[in-house]
Amino acid sequence: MVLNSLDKMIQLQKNTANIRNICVLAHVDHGKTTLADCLISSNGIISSRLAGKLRYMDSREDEQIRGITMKSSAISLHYTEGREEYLINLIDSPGHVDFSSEVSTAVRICDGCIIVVDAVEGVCPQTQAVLRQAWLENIRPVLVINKIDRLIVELKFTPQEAYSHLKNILEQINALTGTLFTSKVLEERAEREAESQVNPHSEPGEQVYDWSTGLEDTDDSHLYFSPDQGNVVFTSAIDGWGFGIEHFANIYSQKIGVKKEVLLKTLWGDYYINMKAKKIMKVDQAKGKKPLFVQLILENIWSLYDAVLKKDKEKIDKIVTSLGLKVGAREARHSDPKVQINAICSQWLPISSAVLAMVCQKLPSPLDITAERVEKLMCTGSQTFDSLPLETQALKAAFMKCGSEETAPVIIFVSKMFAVDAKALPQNKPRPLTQEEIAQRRERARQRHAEKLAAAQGQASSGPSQHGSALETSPKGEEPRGDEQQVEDMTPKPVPQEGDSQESFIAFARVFSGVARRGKKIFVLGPKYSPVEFLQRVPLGFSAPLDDLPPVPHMVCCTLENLYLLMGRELEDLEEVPPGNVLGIGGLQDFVLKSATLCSLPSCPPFIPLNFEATPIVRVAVEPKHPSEMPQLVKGMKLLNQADPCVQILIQETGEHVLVTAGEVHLQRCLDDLKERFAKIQISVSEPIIPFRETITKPPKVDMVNEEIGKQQKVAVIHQTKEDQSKIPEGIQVDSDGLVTMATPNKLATLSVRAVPLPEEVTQILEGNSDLIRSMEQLTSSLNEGKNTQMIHQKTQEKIWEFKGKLEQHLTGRKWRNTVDQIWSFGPRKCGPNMLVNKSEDFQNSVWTGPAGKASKEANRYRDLGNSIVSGFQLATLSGPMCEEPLMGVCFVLEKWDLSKFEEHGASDKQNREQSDLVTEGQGEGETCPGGGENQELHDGSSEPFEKRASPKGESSLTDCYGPFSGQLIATMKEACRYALQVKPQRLMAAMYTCDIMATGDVLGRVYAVLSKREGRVLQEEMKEGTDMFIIKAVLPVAESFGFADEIRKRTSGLASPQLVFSHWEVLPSDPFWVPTTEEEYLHFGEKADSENQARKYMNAVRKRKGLYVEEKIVEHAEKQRTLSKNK
Ligand SMILES: Nc1nc2c(ncn2[C@@H]2O[C@H](COP(=O)(O)OP(=O)(O)OP(=O)(O)O)[C@@H](O)[C@H]2O)c(=O)[nH]1
Ligand SMILES: [Mg+2]
Repeated sequence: MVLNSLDKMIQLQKNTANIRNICVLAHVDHGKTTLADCLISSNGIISSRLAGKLRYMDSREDEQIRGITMKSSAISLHYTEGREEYLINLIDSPGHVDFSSEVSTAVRICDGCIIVVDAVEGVCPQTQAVLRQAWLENIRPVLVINKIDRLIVELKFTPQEAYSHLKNILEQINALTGTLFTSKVLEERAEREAESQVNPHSEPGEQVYDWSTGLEDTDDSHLYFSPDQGNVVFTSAIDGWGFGIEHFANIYSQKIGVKKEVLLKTLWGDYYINMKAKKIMKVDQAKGKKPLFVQLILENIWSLYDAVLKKDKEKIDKIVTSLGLKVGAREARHSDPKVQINAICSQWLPISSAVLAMVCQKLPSPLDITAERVEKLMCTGSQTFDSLPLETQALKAAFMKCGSEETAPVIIFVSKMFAVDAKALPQNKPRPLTQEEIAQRRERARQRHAEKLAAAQGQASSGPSQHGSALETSPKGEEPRGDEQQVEDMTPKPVPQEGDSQESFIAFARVFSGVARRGKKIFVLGPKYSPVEFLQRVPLGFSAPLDDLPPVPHMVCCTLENLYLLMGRELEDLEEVPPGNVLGIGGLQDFVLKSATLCSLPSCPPFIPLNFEATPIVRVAVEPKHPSEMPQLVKGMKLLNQADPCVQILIQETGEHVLVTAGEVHLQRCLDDLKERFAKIQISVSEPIIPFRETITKPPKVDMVNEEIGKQQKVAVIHQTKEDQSKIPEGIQVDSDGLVTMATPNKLATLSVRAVPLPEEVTQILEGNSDLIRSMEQLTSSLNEGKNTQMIHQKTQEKIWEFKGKLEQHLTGRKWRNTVDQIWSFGPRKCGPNMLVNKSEDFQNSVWTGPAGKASKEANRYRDLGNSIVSGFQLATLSGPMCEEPLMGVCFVLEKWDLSKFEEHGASDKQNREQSDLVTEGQGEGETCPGGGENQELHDGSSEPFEKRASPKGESSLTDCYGPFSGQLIATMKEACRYALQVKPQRLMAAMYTCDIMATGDVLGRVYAVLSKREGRVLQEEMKEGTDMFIIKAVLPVAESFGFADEIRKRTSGLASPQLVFSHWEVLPSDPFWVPTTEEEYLHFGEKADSENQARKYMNAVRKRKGLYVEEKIVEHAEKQRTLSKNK
């Protein structure tokens, strides 16, 4: 096929019904890029010989070297079927877990996807993940089972075995779809039920419980993959062939005279054909008969492979002639059988037409976007479609219509920003010259030549005239140049940047409605933009030019500077892009950070944020090799942040610049980019910073040698180790139950705090609902400020009750009675997995009731002071006493809060004002921190016990040397919480990866060895049916994971490669402060107990990194030194 001209593409872009926006999704290495190569070669962009070898979409050097895709990139293809012409915007995505955020950016702007599954490996963890992502985005999938050749060549299956194997894979993937579907139906049913419950108008008689799950009456048959549905294609991308059963149904309906419709239904499945009777029957009616799929399809392919691999020339010729194909002489003579197979099969069963035909028939066009998807895209967070303003709701029609008329609002979604070298932009590239320009240049060259000659002659005769002629030759006063320079001069626009290569950012986007035109003014809506707010601020019918709009938060106006057609490694300039197309937009880098919604109407809501599956977890600190290059590094990091959808860039309070990435491979890519593209300086990178959490547990029942504690009371205690008790300074009371009572330095208030471990389920609930907690917090603070703009919506309210209900369900028993009602705050950052419970009698306030009602003066004062207590709690949970890492799963109970002395003293008004100022400051600090519960070190220098600093006899005045009273409360609360933790058994929590490894039986032992060396724990081991592959599921501490993938690959000679995904936090069982206390323990561990204490090792490593005091014996074997001395 010929290379399509740009004009053709522009014409195709206008026919929305024939556009298909699709992405290729799969587990790593299942052949997405190879498949994309085959499709691209059908358009003549690359040669068919190179298809599968070039991996055209992997344009980065490291992608080629590592052989994995690291970013999603798009290309537009042309496909003709019959009289219809289609435009296919194909997006290749990465399969490696580290880059799963790139998959999210791709699925958002597509309508359908091709799920590729390796015929040998079958359904893998990332297959599940991508299927789920496609499902969540409401895009329709089709299936490609790739690498069928491996079944023939590697596994040496017979056609019958291959058929059963393929059936198995289909079953697996359909089972997955089934689960996704069921959970969705159940969810919808639950929603309906909730709605009918809140509907007050329903009569009592109507409230009969409907026991049906809704599953029975929902048709799901179209969801499943089945070759007879036409949504499955079998391929071998490397050999360039692929087929759907329709292809064979066409052939055989003519050959054997059975109707095509019948064949379509029976070619896949347990049917066989009675050739004589020309009848198709069920297999079980006659034993030993082969299914049609085996007999008519697979056997033919198998025999072709067989002939070529055995180099049976005669047979090959026979097959080739019977198929009516022509094989070039060069291929036919080629010694590599793969080349021959490719030459024959790619003609016989061309993969591109099989796949593209399926895509065009089975996947929806942009016009078919469903109402459900539109509503989902428009409703951020806990909003519902009905709660949006009417103007906004009206936009749904525009989405559905996808119209290109002038009046249609322009809606564009930018799913990521990617960097390209500015030189690669079409406007900076030399374009082919037109005829006139060529003529012009010829003329000039001729002139120059003549002048040169004249000059040479002149030079020969007289020296000074040379100067004059040079001036004449360059009419603009330029120096005369050589030919090459002249060529550069002729290129339309020089590269505008000063550096030799500068990055330019292009938005990866899709037009959902209206026509995007170059030069059009458009609003850029940030994720937090609210159309409601706009409609309130700007009067209806506002008709001034867009630039004169009053400022509205999270919205800016900009111009669409450049529009591009994305062609893999190339970009083509466009003047306009009709709706339903994928495009690149230049000139947005100052307006869009990573993703954004662009719309010509301000009533448009921002699209829901992309849902990222992987959490960034690997963090390193970076610094320039030469300190003077710091500004470049900072600039480079900013660019990197914009260019990558999932990397996080932090500047910690310690001044460190930190990169947080999804995994080791991602980290490496980010560092390479930083060094070579964005900062262009040498950088030093720290060891990975491993995050930990601190928590407390219930006192253990057995000691370290598994003896029940309490039984050995009579045994002599060798170490008297209530050391941590002795750490607590005087003046702080600790009762046997762990209740810490502490007074503020001026002794006017006393706080009693206790720390209690939360049940694991509760911690999980808190973690899972952090978004909801954050919105509760925002609501409360906006109410506090007197704003009543955000009406609490019914749905949100329901979610809050549900969340509360769940907490109540897990916090049962005497100990937790009424606790849920008394929750005062969550922390750190007001949304973390720890809680503050207020059991003091004087003052009642909880997260559920919002701010204390109509405030009397007294309540107001309590509230302000209460805020100090909460701030203290936030600080305490942000960094724990063990190694200043955030806390997790701890409940602080404020048992008593004695302010009687303070009351007696009588607070002056001035003081009050001072306090409230400070409190709001404290609050602000908590809110500005980025969410997500990630730790950020905070050294405020106040971890020194306050008591030490305070001179005990200074009660005279409130404006005393201890500073404002609220500040004292914050510090005292923080210290009290820390001591309350220290009197309980403290534990570290380590971040854990889940890890899926696929390995053959012979290397299994080595995989286990590596896993156990790194403290991994195998959860499951399964054998993949029909193969000698094992699938191992294990968990591994993040702390031990660096170099893990490499080590496994090396030890197994590349046969096994693991995929690591962050899964959860796990409590390390060992006590970092443990020392032997009983005789048994002493016997077992020795006096120093210096055998491995993993928790202590981690704790000390973190403390060292943070520059905290580490309790270490520097002189380990002091005795030896003494024995060496001779003068004893
Ligand atoms: N035997 C065989 N190998 C194939 C086939 N298709 C692809 N491969 C090989 O599988 C490997 C991975 O192919 P890619 O196309 O890079 O896989 P991918 O899915 O793009 O991988 P990521 O982008 O890293 O997720 C390459 O070595 C290909 O040569 C096939 O049909 N048969
Ligand atoms: Mg790839």
